[in-house]
Amino acid sequence: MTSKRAADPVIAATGLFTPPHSISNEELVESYNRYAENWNAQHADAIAAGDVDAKVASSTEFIEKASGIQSRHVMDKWSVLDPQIMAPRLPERPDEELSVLAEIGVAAAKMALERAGRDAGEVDAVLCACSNLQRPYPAMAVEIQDALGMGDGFGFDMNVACSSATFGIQTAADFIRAGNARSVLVVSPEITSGHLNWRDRDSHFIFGDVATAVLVERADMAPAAHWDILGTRLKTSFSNNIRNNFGFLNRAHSETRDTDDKWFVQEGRKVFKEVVPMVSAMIADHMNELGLRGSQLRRLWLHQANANMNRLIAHRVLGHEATEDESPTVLDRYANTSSAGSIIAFHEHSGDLEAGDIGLICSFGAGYSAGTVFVRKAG
Ligand code: CO8
Repeated sequence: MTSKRAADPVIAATGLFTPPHSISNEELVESYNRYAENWNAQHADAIAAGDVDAKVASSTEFIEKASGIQSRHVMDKWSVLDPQIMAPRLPERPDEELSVLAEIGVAAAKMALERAGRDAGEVDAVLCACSNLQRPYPAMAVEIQDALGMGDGFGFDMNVACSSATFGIQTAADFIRAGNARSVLVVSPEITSGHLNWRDRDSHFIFGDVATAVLVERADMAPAAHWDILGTRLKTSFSNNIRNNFGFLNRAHSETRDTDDKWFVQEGRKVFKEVVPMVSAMIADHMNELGLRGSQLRRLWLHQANANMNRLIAHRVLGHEATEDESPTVLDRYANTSSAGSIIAFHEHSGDLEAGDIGLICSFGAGYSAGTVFVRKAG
């Protein structure tokens, strides 16, 4: 590793917005099971005739054992839990008002700016990097740029599903290395509750809402308490195992609109089996390239999809069973928040590290996609 230069990109600060409402597994399962009972009663004849399968109850024990999730934050709790609705209700806003996705992104961005002591007017670019963009255009990032009062500069949206934030960090770092920007915000607002089929027993427990922001800056302008970026690496490899077919051409497909496959769907077990080795190998290669060994890593901030997956990946990287201190969990309270997960873990569990400590921010998900960002606390 070479020593840091003034124009090297660093992580200056992070920000987090957490929606006020939280849904426990108990509340979620109670709502799903009421829905399933009603559905079975309504379809009793068809079930008895063998034309359709009865819906089977969900269980809190399964959810916690299979995923590690205990609760999730959402933008609208009561409509999600209402068996007649089972979707968030977020009233449409007039065009003159800040859109809801931009609003939570701005909240996280403001926290990152405040923690860095940075005025929005000094930021050159904003990337809105997330799984579900509220509309095609104008770009959410441009609306966030305007709401923050950034003035000159530019913004654009990017979507690499769960890996959007790490892809955004590398993009921001590259802008800085190339001299195209000095200070870049990577904002990841995730209202996953809008894109989850809450009536699907296999996946109704998986996701939660949140927004994160990462401020990436030139070393010579960042606050003293920053994180050196030692290296970033990105990878994609096509897979249909996590898919979302929602899109503007749905209306051109005649009768197939609004069917269940236009929401998040996955082959969870295949994802688990294929992504664990892919990500473990990627981390090992990247460590090798940087001349790092697992024993030198003080902490892993892994993508927060599944606690068992993280246990396996952390074991392969560190060479032993990771403690909660070495690989902290936030999915127990936040569930899978897509691109924001590893950033929430970094935001909440990095303050105690000391100058010189090295860690890894790592995302993985749909695409498949994966990103690794090795960081070292400056000082
Ligand atoms: N309650 C009780 N039992 C259940 C439930 C339930 N809710 N659901 C399933 N079961 C049962 C099944 O019926 C099955 O029963 P049987 O053995 O009798 O057939 C049994 O439990 C086991 O089912 P699975 O094999 O499906 O369960 P797994 O142990 O594999 O656990 C998981 C399922 C938790 C989904 C697990 O496979 C997993 O987490 N895999 C990794 C997935 C992952 O990491 N995905 C990341 C994708 S996210 C991403 O990239 C972002 C995309 C965009 C996000 C925005 C959209 C909202």
